[in-house]
Amino acid sequence: MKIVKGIKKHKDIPTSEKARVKDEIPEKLPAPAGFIIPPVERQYLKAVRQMTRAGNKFYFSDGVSKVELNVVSDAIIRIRMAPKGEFLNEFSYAISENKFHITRIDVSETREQFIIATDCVSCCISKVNLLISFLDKNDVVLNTDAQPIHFEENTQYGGYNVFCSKQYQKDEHFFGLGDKPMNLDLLGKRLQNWGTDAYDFKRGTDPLYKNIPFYIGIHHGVSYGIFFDNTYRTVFDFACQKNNRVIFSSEGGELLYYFIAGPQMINVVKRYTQLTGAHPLPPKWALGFHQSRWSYYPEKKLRVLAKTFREKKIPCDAIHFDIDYMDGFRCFTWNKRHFPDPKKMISDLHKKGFKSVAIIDPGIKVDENYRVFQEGKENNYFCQRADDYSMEGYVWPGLCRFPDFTNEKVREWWGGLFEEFIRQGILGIWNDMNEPAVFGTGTFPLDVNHHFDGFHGSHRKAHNIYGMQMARATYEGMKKLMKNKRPFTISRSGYAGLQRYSSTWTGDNRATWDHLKLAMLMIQRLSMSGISFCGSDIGGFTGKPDAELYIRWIQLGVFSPFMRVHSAGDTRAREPWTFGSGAEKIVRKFIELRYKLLPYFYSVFREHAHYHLPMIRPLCMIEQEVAPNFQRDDEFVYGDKILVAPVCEKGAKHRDVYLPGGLWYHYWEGHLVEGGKTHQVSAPRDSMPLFVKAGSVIPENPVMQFTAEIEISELTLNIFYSPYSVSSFLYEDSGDGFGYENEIYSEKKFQTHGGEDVFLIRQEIEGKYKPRYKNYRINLYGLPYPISKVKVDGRATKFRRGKTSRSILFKVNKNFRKIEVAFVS
Ligand code: MIG
Repeated sequence: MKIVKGIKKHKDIPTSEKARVKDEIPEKLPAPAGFIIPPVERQYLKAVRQMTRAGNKFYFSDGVSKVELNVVSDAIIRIRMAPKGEFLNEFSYAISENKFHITRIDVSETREQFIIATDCVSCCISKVNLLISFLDKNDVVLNTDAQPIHFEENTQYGGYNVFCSKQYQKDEHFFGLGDKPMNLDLLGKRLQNWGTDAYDFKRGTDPLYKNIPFYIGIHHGVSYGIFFDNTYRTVFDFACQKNNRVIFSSEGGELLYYFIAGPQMINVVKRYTQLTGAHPLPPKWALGFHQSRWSYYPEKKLRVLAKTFREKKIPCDAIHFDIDYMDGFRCFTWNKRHFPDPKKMISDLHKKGFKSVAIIDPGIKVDENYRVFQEGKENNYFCQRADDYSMEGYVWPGLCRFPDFTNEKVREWWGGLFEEFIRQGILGIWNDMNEPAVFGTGTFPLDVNHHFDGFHGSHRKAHNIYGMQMARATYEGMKKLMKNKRPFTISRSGYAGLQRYSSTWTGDNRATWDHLKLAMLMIQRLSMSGISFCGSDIGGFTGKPDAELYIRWIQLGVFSPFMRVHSAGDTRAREPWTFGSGAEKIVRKFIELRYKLLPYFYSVFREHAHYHLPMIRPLCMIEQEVAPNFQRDDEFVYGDKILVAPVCEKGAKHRDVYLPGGLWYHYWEGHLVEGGKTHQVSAPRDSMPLFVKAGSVIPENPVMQFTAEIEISELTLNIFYSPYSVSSFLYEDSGDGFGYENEIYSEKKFQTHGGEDVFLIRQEIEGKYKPRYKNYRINLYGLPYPISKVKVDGRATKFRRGKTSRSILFKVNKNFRKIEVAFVS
């Protein structure tokens, strides 16, 4: 034992003093005679003693613990458990405002169980041990407890560790859980949610930045979802530690989960998105190409960058300002030496079509001469330790304090801090380091207090939602300040529901081929987890990509809802022209493709924002009845029309592409390809395998250098013949603002129907927005027979042969209702 000078060893203390010391620091207090302190052990729910009902809620008690079953909708049932019969206050950051429909609730009872049934799911509660099972209408057991819900007291912090143990079903596979860097199917994995700044993460690194405690299970062709709405550190074990169990658990809070019925996986995701909200429609420019680097400065460099894009005719809509724009990394300030007149610079960039996006970190520099710090300090907006002092930690600016974004007042204050930025013309805010990340210690100490919107808690409870609440404060503040413009926000961390406030990227990846694959997997996984508006740092954040890797990453980027090149400052530059003129030409071609397909991407976004559908759909979601699709995670469908097979192998000249059942068109060459099998597809560096579903109507823009550069005079519709009926969707509005909330939008539904004598295209138009263009320019592909005539709303119309004998093109008024393409009989 090390003895500090001046302090007496215990045995040297006189006896009387010894007694005093003992008084002050009692050894273990003995329990009074006859009193037994129960040991901490796992307690399992026991036989149901009582069932009661209150509206849509049902309560099952074993005498001590209680389970609440809440019928949320026909397809969603919520379960929660109170270890000692006392439920916590109802509060969730995840759940959005949605009201749901309940057709009916049937309650019945047998000798063994209670059955609560809706129109699409039955929940059975066994009387003897309170096991909970969910069955579909065909009595297929979708999901069932392997053990009763259990818990153990947390003697250190209070509350309970809570556990739910489900049976692993034969041939079951698992998807979801946010941003985990690994193959899509999570079978055999044990993963946790504890937001972490995972700089230079690798395949398998866990936890990562995001915390999305939602997974999808599928077996026997039927899919369901479980959303464990718990913000503490959660663990999900998919038949890893025990091969016949799926266990999810948490270090605190309530065992509270939503069971979401399918049977289609896409409907599980849709319902989860209804529950937790969708991304609001972003400004259209945010779907354009973004160029970023840590950091572009001084101003001159940015001007040269912008100029080069326009000179080289490479489309670009946004430039990002990483942390070096700030004055000593103080948030909401500019480095006056590098950026003497931000407003002018931003406005000059804007005139050329570039929108400015600035990064913001949560750490506020401890500096008495810095307004943001002063305000935060005076108003007690910063997080406090459990005892006495403010929480402090080191980040880029040095010693910092951190706003408590779980306090509405703090969020309002934070939102207001963007005022000057907005006045200067900043249109997007990028929220970084919000896991929250702290140098050295990783994150906040666990004793830090959070307001939690009145439901106070320590950092154990608030850690996983801190980032989302920062994004929320940013989004809500910007929305207020920007009046009639849509804010654009990015956030690195987040909890379930983040999508209501922000887009995201996959964090600090590396310029390797495996990371390209991970990016491809992670955008699919995020999309299945409710966060569709996502992308990766194209080219890799660290490391050194070569031309080939950069090109392949750009290709994936075109089909990432958020498309941004970003890199660390000490690495090789990653501008589209960095890799020589050959590469530049290919990169231009693909960024141009992004802009051509923009009307399609925008429509897919609307399908997400308004109809809650995921934008990127893995093959297992397209065709869940085809078992090999659970492992086919290296291709996906964007929306429901364009199949994308990114090339992620170095040196590849072709790759295998499985096409789901039905007919497909080769995007580049226009020929018909049969689905339901795997094809070897040529994929030289300047191309990538893309296929369009037969029957699709794909809107296409002319190439523009930025989204609003040109007011188009006609819109191209590429239409692909199919012998069956297919519907397509086109959404248009002014590209910004909230007019769409008042029906100032236009939704067009196209229905194609191919027969032996005629190919029909019908259009239905809804909404009050009137695009300025007058006509569609229609390209019809894949016509099986020669054409005798084309009639538009009953009147014959001129047409021309297209590039191939099987295609024709013609113009029609944009308000047509019916086109008949008659074949020569
Ligand atoms: O500690 O702002 O993931 O995109 O360039 C690094 C500098 C902080 C991490 C982000 C990265 C960004 C960088 N940031």
